[in-house]
Amino acid sequence: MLDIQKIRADFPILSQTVNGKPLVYFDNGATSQKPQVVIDAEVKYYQEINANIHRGVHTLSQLATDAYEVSRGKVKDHINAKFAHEVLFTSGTTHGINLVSNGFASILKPGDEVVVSSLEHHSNIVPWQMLCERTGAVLRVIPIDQNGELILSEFDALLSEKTKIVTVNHISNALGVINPIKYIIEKAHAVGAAVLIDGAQAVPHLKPDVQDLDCDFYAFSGHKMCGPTGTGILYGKEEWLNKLPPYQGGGEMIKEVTFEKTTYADLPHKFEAGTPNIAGGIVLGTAIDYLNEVGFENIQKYEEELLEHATKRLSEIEGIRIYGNTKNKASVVSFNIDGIHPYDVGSIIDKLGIAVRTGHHCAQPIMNFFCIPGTIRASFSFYNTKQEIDQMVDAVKKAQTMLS
Ligand code: 7TS
Repeated sequence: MLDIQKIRADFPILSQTVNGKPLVYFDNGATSQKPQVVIDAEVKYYQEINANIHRGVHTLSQLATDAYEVSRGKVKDHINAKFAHEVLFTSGTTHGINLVSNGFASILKPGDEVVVSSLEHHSNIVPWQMLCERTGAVLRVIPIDQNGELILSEFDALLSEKTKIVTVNHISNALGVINPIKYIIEKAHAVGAAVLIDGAQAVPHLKPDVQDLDCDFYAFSGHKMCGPTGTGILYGKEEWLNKLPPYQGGGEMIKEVTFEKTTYADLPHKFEAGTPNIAGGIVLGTAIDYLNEVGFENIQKYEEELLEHATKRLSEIEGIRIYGNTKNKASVVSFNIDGIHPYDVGSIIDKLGIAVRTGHHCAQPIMNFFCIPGTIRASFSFYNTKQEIDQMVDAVKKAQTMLS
């Protein structure tokens, strides 16, 4: 059992008032809040060990390098990667996906196929469209049904020896639907395709096991899992990372440079050109430690309760429609109220201190599928409470009365 009040005390921002009301923060899908240990670790880095890494013999540089590599090791253990060099630091999910899609430009031929799903965030659509334009490959899309679930028979039918990579999210940020990625990975591998999993919305809710999943790539952001913005991880299987060309050229990613020829450094440095977000990378490790202390089993159990409570309470509202009605769902509720624009509801409840996201959530194809401009999205974290959900439901009812 989680002691929610104790957990809430770890997050200084949660005790703020917004528009004169206590903050109810339900925009965790956009970014999570940060516990004091994470904030302290960022300050401590700059106060005590700030130096550039992987260069220089001096003590601070060594301390910073060690802390950065310790953090890489924490991530490796957290996601159960086989080797630490399969864990690349990135600036976020978007960076990780672009690193892979750019690498595939040297692999794809005209007529090859890339499979994405209808549930993707734009950052897992646009890079693949750009890749297809560059290479003459064809983008194929797994459709969804009215519940927001991928239609797996259609996915099966899309696969062929032309499929070179399949890329889907683990959990949809817009609807909260958890995708059957193990099935997808197995089927894609059966036709020889690689698989990238966009784990951005999954990592705040669960602990992925990349070896058990057997995915080829797994990308995520630090800022959605209590870590700093501008941090992220791309996991790639060693054989794939060796096969892909570097994404960026520059310092730290080379073995030897002459004007005739440059040779590249070994993994992971081949993909880590330039001075990275050193503090961020180190503090991401602190965030992961914090989450593991809370415990993902506890988080999942509690967030399930929050989801159930929110779904039940919101369903009391007349004219409400919830999108994404599946058994396997994370604590994200996307909804609309008949005849009312989501933005209007979001603006009114903001005045009551409640932060939700409204709009297309960077997933326009989902909104097009449901023929709506967007939704109101309440995305819950383990530091939220049922009482806050009740406050939101009251606020939404108030907005409905005002806008009808
Ligand atoms: N993929 C998914 C599933 C996401 O949820 C996000 C961010 C991204 C990719 C991109 O991550 P970034 O850190 O590189 O920007 N999702 C959201 C959201 O739902 N609201 O704001 C950001």
